[in-house]
Amino acid sequence: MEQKKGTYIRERIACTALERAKLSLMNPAVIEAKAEERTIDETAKPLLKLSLEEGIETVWDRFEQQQPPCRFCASGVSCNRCAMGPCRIIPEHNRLRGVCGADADLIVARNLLDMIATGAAAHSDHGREIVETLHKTATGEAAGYMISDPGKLRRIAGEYGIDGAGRDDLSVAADVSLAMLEEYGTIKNEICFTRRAPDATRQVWDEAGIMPRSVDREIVEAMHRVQMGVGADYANILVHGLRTSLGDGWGGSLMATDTSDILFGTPDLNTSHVNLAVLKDDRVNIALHGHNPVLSEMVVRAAGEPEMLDLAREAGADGINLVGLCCTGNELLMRKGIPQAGNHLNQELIIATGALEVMIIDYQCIFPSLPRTASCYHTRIVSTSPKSRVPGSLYFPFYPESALETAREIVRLGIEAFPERDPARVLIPGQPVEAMTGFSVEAIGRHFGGFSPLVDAIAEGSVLGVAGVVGCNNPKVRHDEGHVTLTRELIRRGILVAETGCAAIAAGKAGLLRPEAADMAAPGLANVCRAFGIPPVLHMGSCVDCSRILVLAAGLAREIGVGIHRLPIAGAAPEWYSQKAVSIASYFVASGVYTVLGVMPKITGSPAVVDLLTRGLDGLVHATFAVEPDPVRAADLIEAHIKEKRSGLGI
Ligand code: XCC
Ligand code: SF4
Repeated sequence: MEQKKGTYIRERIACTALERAKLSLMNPAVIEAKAEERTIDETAKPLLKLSLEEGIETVWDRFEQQQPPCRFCASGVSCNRCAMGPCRIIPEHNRLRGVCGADADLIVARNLLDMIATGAAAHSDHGREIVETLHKTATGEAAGYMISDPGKLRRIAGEYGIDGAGRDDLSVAADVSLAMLEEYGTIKNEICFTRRAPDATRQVWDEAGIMPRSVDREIVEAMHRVQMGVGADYANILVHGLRTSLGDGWGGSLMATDTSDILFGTPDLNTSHVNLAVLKDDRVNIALHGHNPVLSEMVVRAAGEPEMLDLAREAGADGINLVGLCCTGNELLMRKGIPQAGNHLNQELIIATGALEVMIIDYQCIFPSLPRTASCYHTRIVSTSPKSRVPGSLYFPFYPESALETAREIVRLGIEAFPERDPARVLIPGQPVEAMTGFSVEAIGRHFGGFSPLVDAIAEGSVLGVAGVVGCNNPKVRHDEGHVTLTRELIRRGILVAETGCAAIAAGKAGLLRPEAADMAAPGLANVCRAFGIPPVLHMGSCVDCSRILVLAAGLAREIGVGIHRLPIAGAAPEWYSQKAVSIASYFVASGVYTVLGVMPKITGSPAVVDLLTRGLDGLVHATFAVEPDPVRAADLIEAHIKEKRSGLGI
């Protein structure tokens, strides 16, 4: 169906908040208590109270409405895959198999493989769009984009065996982008970037039969295996999940990261600000939400143009203030120092500030209900991806060929909305917190002078080990508390923390991305941080940039001369919700990194699956999952694991 540019998808939504407020009429003490129990983000609390008072529905309200959850779904033993079902396993009633004969183990494993494949597909499809943009840039179809990191382009050309000597950047980029696009369906039976992993790790994959053959192939095969009547052995299904996830981590996500670096610049250390207070009451505020930097980079350019600033002044504003949300925000924060307004559970509250003119969304992690929230304010929600049209939003389809032009139109929309802002309803609570970001692997290498100083610090024990704390927010966990408590505990124990995604944003809001946060770290780690002028928590980027953590691990492993599984490192996702996070956790484990989840996956209906994931995988990939909702106990697990790995290395 053709959707005209600049028009509403379906129709504009009417605000129903007041009716809801009348329905609820909550007493102030209850509102106060709810805000406290829902978040530890001090800038979020006043807005949460406001939304409760005014009946502006949020994710927490919907979460409450959904309680209690179906216990079959929650434990993974419901199946809705085919038309003979739906089926549930209810041992008490002697219902031990679905109509087709699938038992609890199979149903749980199939559901989990489905999640992994979905997450891997999301990351990889995002990656493909960026690689396509690189190709269009190379062939001159995407005016406005350019090669920002030619050095990285040529290093990657080298990995593909592309001879760049005597050729200009664009012609090399044409070959590199085609080689990357080919990875999605390659018949070479191996993804090129898996060669970045140390030999010992690649050997583990070969022996386990999980070397990813191409990005798409593993995802398609996963979908094939969950079709009724294909995969019937839960273990065989889960092992394919590992293979699928490796195609994400070392394939689709890594290509997303590296191609974004080539196009927009490899992040380097910079300082910016984080939390909802980065909105400015005298500016046109535009938030960029989602995951793909291809559009947002152009919005940054458009918003800086003198004509736009003139227009903003004519509309009575002092300028244009761009802020980020979630991972599009992380991409901009890492590369451009654009302030980061918040993470997943902040996305509705930023609208409740009453000071947001436009929220531009691309895709992933965007609540479909955002236009309902915006309907009670002057805020425009702008959908930009043909694959993520959100009813009630304005549609400005975005294509690399006409990127800058579209970006300008959206910025103008924000300027036009500014006079409609109601100053009486503006609430921008608190002050922004400073945050140092930009820790790409390249920047870390440059800043430390190679990997050896970090390896030395680990060897002599001033740094006990490294933990990757990543992933989302989830209303099942008090907003940010899982991330912040775990991160504080880890640095207190001398463990250097690398973060991405919403975890990194939580750390930023809590002040853990400031060099002064070294004061909260164990003395040895604190000294290393002070010597290098860095915080004990390194912001390494967006969700797809979890691939940077893999590359960092590979670099440390090569430096020591071991497989990744022998390093004193661990992963954690304290507040995960997304299928993408399941794929990330799976490729961490498949790469040899012990990973602790703070939210229980839907697997408890199969003790066999639980046992395989938390113990059995050790025999296959030398790493396992653990689940520990208490962040202090999660830190205990990680510390014990790191110490064990240290003694394995004799340090
Ligand atoms: Fe989404 Fe990437 Fe999760 Fe945050 S962390 S809720 S996936 S924005 Ni990746
Ligand atoms: Fe039921 Fe089997 Fe169909 Fe699932 S695949 S819905 S368990 S019959």
